[in-house]
Amino acid sequence: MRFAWLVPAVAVVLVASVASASAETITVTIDKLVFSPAAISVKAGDTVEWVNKDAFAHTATVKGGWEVMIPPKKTASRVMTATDTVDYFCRFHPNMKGKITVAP
Ligand SMILES: [Cu+2]
Repeated sequence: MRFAWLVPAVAVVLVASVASASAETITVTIDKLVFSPAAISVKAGDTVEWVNKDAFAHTATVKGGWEVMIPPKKTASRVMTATDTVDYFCRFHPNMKGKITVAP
């Protein structure tokens, strides 16, 4: 086969691209009781980092699921898994809502 040499070359490129698609950190800013951006899309293994600019604590709470406490003027984070497509809210301010979509 004339292009048989291409097969290992393509394999190397594929492995390299998977490796370079490494975990990222997606930042959600909390300012004046608003998650911004409210909706984010991540990949499994990515970290979502909440930056709380308010002077009081917030949470990122998933009903029946996990909760991240974000103290005032602090940052908190969570590594997302494949099952983390969720709607979340702040336990202290239920009007604060966010959405995380985990892309395959
Ligand atoms: Cu809050």
